[in-house]
Amino acid sequence: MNAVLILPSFRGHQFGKQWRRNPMVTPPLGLLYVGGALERSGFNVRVLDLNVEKLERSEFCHLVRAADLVGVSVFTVAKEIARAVVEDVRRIHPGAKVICGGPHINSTMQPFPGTDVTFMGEGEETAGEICRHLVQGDGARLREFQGLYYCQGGEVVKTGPPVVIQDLNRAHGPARHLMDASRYGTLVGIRVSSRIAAMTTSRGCPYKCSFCVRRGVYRYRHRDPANVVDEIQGIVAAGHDLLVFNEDNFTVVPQRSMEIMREVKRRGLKIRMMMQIRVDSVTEELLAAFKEAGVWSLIFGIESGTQEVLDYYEKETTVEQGRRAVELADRLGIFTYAFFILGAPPERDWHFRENVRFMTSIPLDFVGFNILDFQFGSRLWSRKLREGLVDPDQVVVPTGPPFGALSYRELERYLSWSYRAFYLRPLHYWRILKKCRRTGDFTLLFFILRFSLKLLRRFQAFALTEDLPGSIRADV
Ligand code: B12
Ligand code: SF4
Repeated sequence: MNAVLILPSFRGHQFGKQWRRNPMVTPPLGLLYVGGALERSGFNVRVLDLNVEKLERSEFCHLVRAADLVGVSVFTVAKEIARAVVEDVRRIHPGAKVICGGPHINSTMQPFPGTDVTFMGEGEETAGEICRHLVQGDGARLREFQGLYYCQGGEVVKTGPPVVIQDLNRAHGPARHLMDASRYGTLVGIRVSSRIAAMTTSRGCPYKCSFCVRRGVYRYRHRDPANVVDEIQGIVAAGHDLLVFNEDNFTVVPQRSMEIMREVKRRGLKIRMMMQIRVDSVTEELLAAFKEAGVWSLIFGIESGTQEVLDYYEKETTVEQGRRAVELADRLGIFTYAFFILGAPPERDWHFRENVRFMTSIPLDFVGFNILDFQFGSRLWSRKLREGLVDPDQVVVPTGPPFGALSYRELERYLSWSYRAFYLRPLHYWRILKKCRRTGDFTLLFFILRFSLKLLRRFQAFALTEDLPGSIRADV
């Protein structure tokens, strides 16, 4: 039995000369877990990440025609592209079975059009057997599995709630051999690793940030430190040089995170690591253990430099906690990266000015900005639905009127202004240079210079003093 598992490109379903690379940080971990399950059920598996793999159309057709089963991982932002992939697969090989899963399905819990089976939940335990029954024409067995939508006699059947793995310590790991790690390792467009690996040590998130689709979807669960470090040991032995923890928040239980790091150090494992953590979990003891174990960079979801906006997002953190976390990490020589979201309905131009004032007053090495959208599954989206401002089938609604006073275009200008205000500071580079000397690691300097040049090219259309909303112009 042959299976092809596809992560559609976020830039469109295109091949050959039309195809554009979408540099990705890590291999698609979800599909590697599913790939492992399929292998255990007797499939030959090919994982196709169309973001990084350039194919001619004929090669794609060849792979699909040879497949008994095609699996597609769906993100909400790329759901139309995923739909185009499914339709294309149907055209190329009408006899192939098609199954979809992934973050979009887990947010919406709705059947995905054009598929034989839509899978809700975590795939590593049951996806293999589900696919085997599907391909072997044993459709009646599907009802034995949880978390499915499938068609039977023209009717859509649902088989209960999504699959949530209870004991992550006993779950199978991802089939890393199915992807070539050297295609990945690109962070904000710059290559930081030639052999990157990703893993998860926990699933779910106990917090309730109002913009987020993860809140409360799954109960928070985690693996034991020794079990986690066994996997890290395998990753180090396989020659990976950077490990990214692909989870919402590595430090939900700080004591566990500290034990993981202490065990990495005790076993003498040498690998750079990076992960996303909440600012309110940071203590000096925790970050010292991180640094000693080899943590290279920490990513903080700071979101805003004003308490009003943090409270709007129900982030349950304070601006001061953000400042303290970044200062501590910097002092220990860990590279600091923070994300901010622009476009909360209460935001006006003074908020953006305050954001920039805040982020330039703390030792942040990198910042990234996103413009808010209201996504199906988030509390913000549900609230707007109740207020009659979104339709149930609008699964991603960009912010802007009627939600807030500022238009999307204005927010884009604030975004580009914020980038420039942060990166176009000679002092920033001086600080980075000193930090690189202090840590003996010059990767960041090289990285940040290339990144700034890229940004300049990208945003050169926005003159620094023109084309910006009025009150910001006065401030530049
Ligand atoms: C790492 C990551 C990324 C990486 C992607 C790396 C990669 N190559 O996959 C990067 C940084 C590129 C990224 C980008 C984005 N991301 Co992201 N990302 C994550 C993160 C933190 C981890 C993903 C992961 O590896 N999870 C672990 C695996 C095991 O889980 P999984 O992928 O869900 O897979 C399981 C199941 O879903 C299922 N499954 C998955 N696929 C399939 C397929 C089949 C056939 C079956 C049966 C089952 C199945 O089984 C898997 C094993 O249990 C998640 C949050 C999270 N905790 O998942 C957000 C997340 C997936 N990202 C999200 C978003 C919104 C984005 C962006 C749109 C952000 C933006 N504004 O640009 C972009 C989109 C990409 C782009 N434009 O290029 C959202 C998705 C929401 C949604 N409903 O789609 C999430 C959930 C974060 C959040 N809190 O909102 N992301
Ligand atoms: S933003 Fe992060 S901390 Fe907040 S609910 Fe989402 S995953 Fe959890």
